[in-house]
Amino acid sequence: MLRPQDTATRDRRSLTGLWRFRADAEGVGRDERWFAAPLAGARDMPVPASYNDIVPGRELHDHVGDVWYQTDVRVPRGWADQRVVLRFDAATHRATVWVGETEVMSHEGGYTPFEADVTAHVTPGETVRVTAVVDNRLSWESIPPGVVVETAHGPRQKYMHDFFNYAGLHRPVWLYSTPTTFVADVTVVPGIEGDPTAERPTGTVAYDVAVAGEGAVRVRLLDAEGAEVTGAQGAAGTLTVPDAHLWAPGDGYQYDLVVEVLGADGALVDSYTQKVGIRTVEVRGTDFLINGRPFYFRGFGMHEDHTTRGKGHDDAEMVHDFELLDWIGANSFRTSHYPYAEEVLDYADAHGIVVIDETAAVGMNAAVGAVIGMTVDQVFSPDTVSERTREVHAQAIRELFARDKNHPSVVLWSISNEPESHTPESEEYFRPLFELARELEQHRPIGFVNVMYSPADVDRLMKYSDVVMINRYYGWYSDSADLAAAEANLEAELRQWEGHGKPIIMTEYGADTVAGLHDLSGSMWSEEYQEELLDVYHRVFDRVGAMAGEHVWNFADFQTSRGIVRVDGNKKGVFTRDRRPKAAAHLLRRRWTERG
Ligand code: GCB
Repeated sequence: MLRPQDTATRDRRSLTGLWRFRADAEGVGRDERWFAAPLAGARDMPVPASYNDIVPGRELHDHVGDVWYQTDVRVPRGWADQRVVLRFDAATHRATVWVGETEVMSHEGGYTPFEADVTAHVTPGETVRVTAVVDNRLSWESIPPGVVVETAHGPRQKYMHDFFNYAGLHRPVWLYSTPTTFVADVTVVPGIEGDPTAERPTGTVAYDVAVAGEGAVRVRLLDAEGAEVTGAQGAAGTLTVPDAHLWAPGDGYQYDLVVEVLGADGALVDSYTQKVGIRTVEVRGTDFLINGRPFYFRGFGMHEDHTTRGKGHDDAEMVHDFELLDWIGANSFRTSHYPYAEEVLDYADAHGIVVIDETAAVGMNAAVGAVIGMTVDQVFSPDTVSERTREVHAQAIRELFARDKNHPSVVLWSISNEPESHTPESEEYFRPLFELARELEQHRPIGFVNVMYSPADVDRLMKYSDVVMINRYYGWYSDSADLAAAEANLEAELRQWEGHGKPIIMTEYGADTVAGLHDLSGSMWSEEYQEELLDVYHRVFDRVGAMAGEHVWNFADFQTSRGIVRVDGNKKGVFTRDRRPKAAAHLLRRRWTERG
């Protein structure tokens, strides 16, 4: 799905700001048609933001069920004869939207965009009411899964993943115009002819444009200075780019593919600009190659998580986080554990940061659930994570790939984090999803992230994966406080995974660390222990030839559900939640900036 854009033929109106908001604890708003009038008893709520931490008290923080958002927007006068589209960049976890009293769309899944053509329901120059009901409930048929337990004291949301179930309108909302004949989709697949390690090789850009309506397609490829490099007629083809300036880690060079639809008279009907980074990605043996060169991932699993706004996107926080990644010498991160805002991927593209892009399929694991605070006998069964869940998961994969397919920063997909992967049921569940991912993706590797409970001798899913991605907590959840044992066991396990003959990326390793807690005997939770533990892992990584990357868990401390294993959230951050460095930040900076 194309991102809204201002071009010669398109305009956007942002609906960010304060919306009217009301929690619907009784779940009566749909029957009472709250969309049909200005929301009674509403309070102000910022969009984008999670609603949970905006208001003091438990009521909104722990709300389970529907909340209502409403705003009024004046449709620009100049949009007469245009197609008008209403788009939500995300609504967590599902939403139904009305324009005036007309229901225009519903969407399942909290981290991908959805939109509707609302031309028939608006009048340019006039104001229209937009209402969205957003439901935060997780069930056996949502991604991620969860269970709402009805208690004498109200509903309680349980889940098996380790981050707080922030909800609401987390990303911008747009009203935008396009001509009635318009560019509906653009797909670009970059390539390199000959030796990809050459200084300025010949690049290729295979493109495919979907047009709604009748019109001829013309494409022009411009370099970063705006000079035309090449072009072509026709909705699909391959452009050749002599002396290409490649997109590469640390060099976010991009071309602009200007896509134009022309009328019978040759006049411009629609125009859309797609950024293109020319680079190749390949797994060869135990190497992960970008542009033919081995790439070693240095960085973090992250979270979209900040005080007050929760998972709400914010440009200041985003740029600051990227500046910290740069300061520490990280070259990559994983969008653990859900698709991040598109602004984040655009930024990564533009700055040459490499991304492992993950779906929201996290917490499909009873053993992990037991630690977090939800018990279930069997995760994969007809009554729990089932074929119906798989349909939702498949749709999440389709939507993620469709949204992010053109980002050069995305070099590897993760279709799930730490699912149970040692049982026949889990294999049966996942095999079709790997098949689907391969059908949808032609040029990037695909994988999933393996959990400590499924080592190489029992895991049944890694054979479907191009890269071995594993999260390990030797020295924390196992071999607690015993770093000598941790070192030996970690190395022994990595040697087993080496047997797969694939690149190994340690996608999580780390220790909960209370900022400011120091201890010269290196007790757990101290800054010293976090440093020592990271050193142990790094020594081992440097001995294992198949290692292709190290992502520390986590970039920053983050909020989780409440329980006996977390004190105000997960403290494995290398930065605190307000982004102050722990001692480990300096250790990583030394390692990652010297390694170059
Ligand atoms: C994991 C999970 C991550 C948790 C982390 C932890 O394996 O993938 O979501 O937050 O461990 O700190 O326990």
